[in-house]
Amino acid sequence: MDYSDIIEKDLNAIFPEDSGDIAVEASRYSLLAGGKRIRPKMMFMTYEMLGADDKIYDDVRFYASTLEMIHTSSLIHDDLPCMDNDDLRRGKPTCHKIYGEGIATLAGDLLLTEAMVRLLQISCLKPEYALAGYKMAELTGVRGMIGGQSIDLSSENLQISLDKLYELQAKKTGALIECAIVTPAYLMKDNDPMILPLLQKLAAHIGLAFQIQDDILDVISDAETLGKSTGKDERDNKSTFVTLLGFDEAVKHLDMEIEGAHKVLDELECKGCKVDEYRKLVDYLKTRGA
Ligand code: GRG
Repeated sequence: MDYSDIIEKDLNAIFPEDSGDIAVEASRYSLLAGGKRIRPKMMFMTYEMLGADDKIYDDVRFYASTLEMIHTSSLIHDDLPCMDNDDLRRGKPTCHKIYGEGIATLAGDLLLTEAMVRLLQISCLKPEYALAGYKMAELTGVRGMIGGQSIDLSSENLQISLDKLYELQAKKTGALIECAIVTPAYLMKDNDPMILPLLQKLAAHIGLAFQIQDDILDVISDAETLGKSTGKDERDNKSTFVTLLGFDEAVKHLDMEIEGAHKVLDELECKGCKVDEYRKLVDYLKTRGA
């Protein structure tokens, strides 16, 4: 099933249209600016892969939009002049280009804080979900996305090792992808205990494949196709899979991650998971945006 309409409907309901608060308006602008919604979609895909238990459907929706709030907050901050300094995101002017840097900073803070409020809110109502919320918060912070961004910023203009780049990207991009892929397993009771580590392995391969392709697209694609500026990695002297490995070797590493993901899907299939949609997603990672 395609969950696009449901995702947009849920995101649209998070902040009121006429709040009278400029930080809310700016948060809403960025949240509803489009985007592939790949993280919420992956969350629904795991839900279906694990058997689509009706009892957790509404909660999967809740966590899916919460994760997209966290992701959007990171994009707003990432685009600020003090970070990546970008004018274009999701095919539209970045948040600070419309609202100014101060309000855009607040909008990022607000999206992140509201996401944490939602994680606490649902844990109060359903204490059995505390681990899901804890993991999402942890993977957002220094042991996840923010930790990755911290390595990224402190490596500017330095050539880092390939191992460091793997660590950086596993955190910066991989951590939220892990949230997307594992959260439904935390919400479900009675899973085979081997499922969670397999989902984590799958997430690691998908996160890296996603990022390697992101680095490749920065070289071969254009702003109109991607909805964000390209050619920035070279301009900003960034260490990426392409700048460290060269183009052809980066493509080989992408293929290795895709193959690795398919192997994990074989194992999940042996455990009774329905993996066909995930196989399509993994293959799409190779062709997206090209
Ligand atoms: C305020 C939570 C918070 C964090 C601040 C700025 C920062 C710390 C982290 C940056 C994280 C970041 C921008 C990682 C890049 C991940 C990535 C590949 C983003 C692009 O994701 P897509 O292609 O974008 O899914 P769309 O627009 O389709 O959603």
